[in-house]
Amino acid sequence: MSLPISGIYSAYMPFFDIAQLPQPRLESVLGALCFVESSIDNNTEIPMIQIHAPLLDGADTACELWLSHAALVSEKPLEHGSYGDIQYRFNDKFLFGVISLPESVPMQTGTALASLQQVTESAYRQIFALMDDLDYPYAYRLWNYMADINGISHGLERYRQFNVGRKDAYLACGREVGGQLPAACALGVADGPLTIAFLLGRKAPIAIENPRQVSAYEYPEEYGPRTPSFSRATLLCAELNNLLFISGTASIVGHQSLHGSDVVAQTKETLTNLQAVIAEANRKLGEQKFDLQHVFFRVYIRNAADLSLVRNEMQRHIGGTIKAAFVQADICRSELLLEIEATAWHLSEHS
Ligand code: 3EB
Repeated sequence: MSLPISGIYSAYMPFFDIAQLPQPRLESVLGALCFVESSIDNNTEIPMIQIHAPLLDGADTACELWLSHAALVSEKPLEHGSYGDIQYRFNDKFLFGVISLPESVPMQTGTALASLQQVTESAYRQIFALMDDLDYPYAYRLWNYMADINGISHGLERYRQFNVGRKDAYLACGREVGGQLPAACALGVADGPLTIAFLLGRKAPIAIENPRQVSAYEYPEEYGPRTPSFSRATLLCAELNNLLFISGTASIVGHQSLHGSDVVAQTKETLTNLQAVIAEANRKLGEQKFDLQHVFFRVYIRNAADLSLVRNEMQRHIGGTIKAAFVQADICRSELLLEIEATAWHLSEHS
């Protein structure tokens, strides 16, 4: 299954299907996010992150690929490179990059520890320097994964340390922090380095907020000393079609988490939020282009045992055949039991 759009599109498949792709298609893959139980050798040139998170629907692996349509149909191959700790692949319109930074730095005399905050600031400074140097001024989407997201060290929850490092990098690099931010997600996994994948481009996206929620970059201080730097969604308009990158979305209304330990109620609230984001994107476009049916979802569930409750509620609410991957991961507020991120697409009648 794949989502064609002019410029860039995504496809979803098990890890071992990637290397089996026909050569022209393989060579048009900009990058990949792979959910795998344990690390697998990447013997391709595709920049990828491997997230060690259990898949809940019986699959061994689940990968999201981002492909360049131009590289598939034209003569011009993708190029790749590295920049500091970043690996990337690109054409003249899009760049997909990955960076993984462990929270320990090997030194000549042993190993020094860096806080998650420092590591995050370093990763984001590298991403921003790459954006400036290679002239991809816009970030459409970032995916963030870290160990022990709800753990506390240095007197601060680790997700909040991440928010400090991220926003400090934005400020240090002179970037805007109040609106026009990329879509994002931030999830906790059992172990491993801070791992980030990102998609950049040269055409400005439209940042979308959710009218039911306080913008994350305006959350009050009770959620940490620095606000989270992301938009609820980014909308990329191409000539023939549109792509909506929907950030991780949870059972939050205003700025408050709702429905305590009730996973079904949290799922309903999350779906209502997803619908509100989609409606807001349609409102900005002035047309009903996106709906909940033309969406690929990734559903992060804190407690594996909640899978069927969450899936059934999604099925009831959305209907039809739901395109989704279900992954066990920790959510950035300890009371939240699930988070859903999504990519919505719309093809025009002419494409
Ligand atoms: C929320 O709405 C839930 O810190 O990048 C969702 C998406 C969440 C992205 C991030 C956090 C992030 O606040 C958490």
